[in-house]
Amino acid sequence: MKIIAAKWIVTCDENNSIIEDGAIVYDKKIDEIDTLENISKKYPNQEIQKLEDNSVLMPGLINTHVHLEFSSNTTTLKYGNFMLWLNSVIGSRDELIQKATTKLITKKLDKMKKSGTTTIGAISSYGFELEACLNSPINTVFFNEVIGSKADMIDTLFTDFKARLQKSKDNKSEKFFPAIAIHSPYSVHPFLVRETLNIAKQENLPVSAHFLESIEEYDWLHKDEGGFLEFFKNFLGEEKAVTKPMRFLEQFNGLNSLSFTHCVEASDNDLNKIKELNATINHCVTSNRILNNTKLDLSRLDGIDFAIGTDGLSSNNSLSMFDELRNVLMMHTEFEINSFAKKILKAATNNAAKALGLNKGVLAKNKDSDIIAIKLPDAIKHKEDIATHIILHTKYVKRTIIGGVDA
Ligand code: MCF
Ligand code: FE
Repeated sequence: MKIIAAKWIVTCDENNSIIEDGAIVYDKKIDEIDTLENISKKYPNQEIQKLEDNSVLMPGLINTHVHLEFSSNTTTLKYGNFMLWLNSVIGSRDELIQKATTKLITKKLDKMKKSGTTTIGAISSYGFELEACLNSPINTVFFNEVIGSKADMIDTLFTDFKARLQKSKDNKSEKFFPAIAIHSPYSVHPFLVRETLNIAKQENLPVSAHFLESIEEYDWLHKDEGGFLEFFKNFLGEEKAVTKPMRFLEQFNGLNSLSFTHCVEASDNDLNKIKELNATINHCVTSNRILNNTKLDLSRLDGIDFAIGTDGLSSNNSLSMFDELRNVLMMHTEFEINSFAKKILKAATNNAAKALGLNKGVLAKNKDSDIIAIKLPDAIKHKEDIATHIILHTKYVKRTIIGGVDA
């Protein structure tokens, strides 16, 4: 058992509670959290690690959506329009993936840890980042992705998917969790959607899918027209979308940990269905700006929780969650800054843990001890604005505790 104390404890609980001069008693899980005064009285003989002035303890950040296999990209892909981006991915994918070695991904994971991330939802197309994730102290929910809509390919694709899923199941541990990603409604054959979701239901695995990211996707799924028409004709010889958005969503009934990424062009009906499914929306504000010059209208979510993901370096210049949180804060000028900053911190911790089905993301009794310590540059004069200052001023963390151990 250990005790750590700081000037501020930002719990990220439902009420965004903050404890001034607080302390946490922890092991693998949090035993107790209270003021330093109360904890000192209760544990008079226990050594207390007191952090320096202006320190903050908060839950480790959870990046719910990242494609590590695209980690070698910086200036290769085309930005500004989804179709152009997609074509550039198809053109450069092999080269980018080849350059994303275990060594490179390990380096990126280390940097993610230093910038406050303690858990990731890793979307894996090939399983090439598995080793780097296993070697990292960061917790990983490993989303094995299924993608492909050509009828004559589905057996091969399903066999390959099952092999990757099995490999991640073989490596399941306290910090590594197998999961399933369905790429999107436009790119996955109905057979593969049905079969992979059946596995997820039987084995109670977390599931995630990209959903309605672009106007082109909307026009294609709803009206079989627009920018995707030519793309599908040329690449796949198809003239009709494989699945309508609502028919796609309906198949996700009965899953416990479910998230949809982007949802920028989701209709009101789609959002109602997402709410009914008790799913979380992964908000990737930088990616949406870069690929589609748009953003998710958070005021339409009406009770749906959102979490925050960087997406991959295929659509971002950084995998740092604090960089991403700043972008969320800056892009959503429609909200008052201090109350929105609180929402952002809760989204990146508490909401994210729910999306991934983990007992994390809140500093509270019995939650996993995934804790970061940061240091604000000076004393806080207006404590009600602490979330804003944390987001504005933090590049790197001072300390990372994962599962009760310094990482
Ligand atoms: O989220 C972004 C944009 N939307 C869709 N896919 C991806 C994103 N970043 C990487 N991807 C991957 C996806 O997982 O791109 C590949 C897929 O494997 C090609 S999409 C035909
Ligand atoms: Fe993505």
